Amino acid sequence: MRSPFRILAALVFAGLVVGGPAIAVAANHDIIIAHMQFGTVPPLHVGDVITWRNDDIFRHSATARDKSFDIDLPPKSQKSMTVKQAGKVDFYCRFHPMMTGTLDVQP
Ligand SMILES: [Cu+2]
Repeated sequence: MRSPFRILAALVFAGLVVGGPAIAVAANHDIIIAHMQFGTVPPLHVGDVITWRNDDIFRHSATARDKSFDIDLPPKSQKSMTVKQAGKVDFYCRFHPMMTGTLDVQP
């Protein structure tokens, strides 16, 4: 039976769900390599997915100094990885060591 009260209750409930506290959801981020540089590193949380995208015509890598990841990136390719640990990780390109960056991962 659809009483006006039930419909009102459903609308209030829907409002609470939509306006409720933000729930952390894993996000997807692109880090774009172009012109021999790593692009902007976004704010990161554990569980997020990073897609490293190499727009250059040169082979690059995204290699962690602590060896926690080592992504090989042929020209015009992309690869994704899930961020597993909180903390700061410096990374560089094995082929062009002057290319560097830092992931800053929140829990
Ligand atoms: Cu490189």
